[in-house]
Amino acid sequence: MQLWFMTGNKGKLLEAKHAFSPLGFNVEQFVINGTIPEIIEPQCDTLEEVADAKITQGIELLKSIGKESDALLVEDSGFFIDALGGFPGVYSAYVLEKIGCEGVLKLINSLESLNASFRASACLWDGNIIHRGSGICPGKLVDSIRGVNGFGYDPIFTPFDYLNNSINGLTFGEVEIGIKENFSHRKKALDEVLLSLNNTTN
Ligand code: ITT
Repeated sequence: MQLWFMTGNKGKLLEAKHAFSPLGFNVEQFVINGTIPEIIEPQCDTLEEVADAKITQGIELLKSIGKESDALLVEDSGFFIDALGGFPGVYSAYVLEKIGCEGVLKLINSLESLNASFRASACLWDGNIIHRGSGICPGKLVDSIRGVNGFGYDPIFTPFDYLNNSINGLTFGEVEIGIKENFSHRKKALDEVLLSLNNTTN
């Protein structure tokens, strides 16, 4: 099945390909005339609202090129620091662009708890209806930038799961994509989307 992913983030695209390709999906970046379409990301309080705004605009764009029966994926995600009331959360892309991981490490210098989480909300248009999924990856900030893998906040975050399994304090930047997938908020959100898709098609 052909699946367009409307994202400007190559890291997200790679992870969606890694998760979906073994299941027979051909995941490609959604472009129109070779360009990633411009969309308006509204300033909302939740990732779900932003993901909904992305899929609504994406479906309209598919319609505008006569491809509304194609499948389209969008996802909104963020990094939530517990001791900062969830900040940067829905502002994660902006904060990363402005101060980077180095700036975030300065911000957390005097915090008592370094607990944080990644969260993702995904929507998949199957040509007919929208399937939704969400995922959380709990973990902790580390005190320095470590590793070159992944993207975004990956080099300053080490995950654990609900059974307290960890990757020995390694950051997402220090592990391969297949290991990140075992903990990833994105993989959980995509799994939920797939479950919903399978429930409607079976
Ligand atoms: P889109 O085109 O899909 O919107 P984006 O990078 O702007 O791509 P978001 O608006 O969803 O994505 O912002 C998410 C921010 O959180 C962004 O700065 C990411 O780098 C970061 N982020 C999300 N998931 C991440 C992950 O798995 N690892 C590291 N950083 C992540």
